[in-house]
Amino acid sequence: MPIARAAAPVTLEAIELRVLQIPLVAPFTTSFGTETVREVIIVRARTAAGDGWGEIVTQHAPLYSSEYTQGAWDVAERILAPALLDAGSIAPAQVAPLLAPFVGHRMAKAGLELAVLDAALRAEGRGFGAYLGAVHDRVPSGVSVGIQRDEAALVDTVGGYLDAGYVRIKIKIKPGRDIGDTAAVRAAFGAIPLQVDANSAYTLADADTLAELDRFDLLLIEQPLQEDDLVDHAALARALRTPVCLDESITSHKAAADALALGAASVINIKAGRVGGYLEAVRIHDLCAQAGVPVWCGGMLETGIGRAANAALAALPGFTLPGDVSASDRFYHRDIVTEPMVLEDGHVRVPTGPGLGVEIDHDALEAFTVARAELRR
Ligand code: OSB
Ligand code: MG
Repeated sequence: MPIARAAAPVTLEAIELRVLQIPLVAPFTTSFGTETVREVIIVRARTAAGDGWGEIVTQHAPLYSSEYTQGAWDVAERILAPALLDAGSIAPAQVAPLLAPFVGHRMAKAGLELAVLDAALRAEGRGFGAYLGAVHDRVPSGVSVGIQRDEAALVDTVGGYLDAGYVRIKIKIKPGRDIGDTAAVRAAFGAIPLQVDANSAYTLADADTLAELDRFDLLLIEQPLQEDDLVDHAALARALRTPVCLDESITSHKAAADALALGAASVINIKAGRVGGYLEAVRIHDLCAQAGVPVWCGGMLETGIGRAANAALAALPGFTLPGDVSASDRFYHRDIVTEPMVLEDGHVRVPTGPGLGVEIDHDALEAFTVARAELRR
């Protein structure tokens, strides 16, 4: 049955942007750096029919991608939000085409589109999951584990997540913290569903080291090489038995099609922010489903807003691998929604209420806000 992903236009009256700084429960270390506070932009679309909420998932510095919070703030405030407000009445599916002339800035575009989607669906009393074509009411929950002080600390941390019920472990790796870390987790926990994420820390010259990971029967290795290294990823994929999954490289439906055509990936991590929005994410899902390529839902340490949206996306039929859709308390003591996502039997529930199906905790939102702007029509 084809999904009619259409929603009626909303009339935008104002767009509110906020920078939030939310403390993390523990530092999160990847090959590109350590975060202790999540700096993120929250978008509120004010419409004649009520508010909608979105999240711009940039980080403080351009380390994961070229986007970063102050840059996203600038382009959202001066260029993108004014373009949306000028449009007046706009349907969710018109947001991306309207913003397409502005090159790049996909996370900023995605956050604005999500706020419009939420407002439009709330106005119609429809849930985001039903709108996207979700086929599950809950999704299996994987967890992304940062690089720890040493192998013993890693085993300790992973053990805690397994005890909590997470059904798949992903560990971050970098040169010098790859084979040993992976071996330690395998030795401690046996044949658990395990994958690794390099966040672009290697080059093709490291192929022999990466091939040593083959003996651990990993689900996949995520983004070993640079964002624009599609040809090198294809060469690496031929040299490894471990499936290569792309994250950073997949910036659009076109990039996904190119990666598949080149043999640069046999699995794709779909993140709505990275590709410019949830509607583009669904197009990539559809492409991969047609091609028989498994996909899973990545994460960007989302607040309860983006986390609700990710759970809905991950409930589409082609998401056949557990995603980085963990419970709110994996990252936060306090979230900005009234009912933060929880882990139940290794799964998280897809919200079913109107729009994203979550309500904002306005006290928490205020408490974490460090900058605010309101743009009016
Ligand atoms: O590479 O998947 C990544 C977080 C920030 C930036 C990039 C990545 C990540 C994660 C965390 O791995 C995923 C999550 O939100 O749980
Ligand atoms: Mg990744």
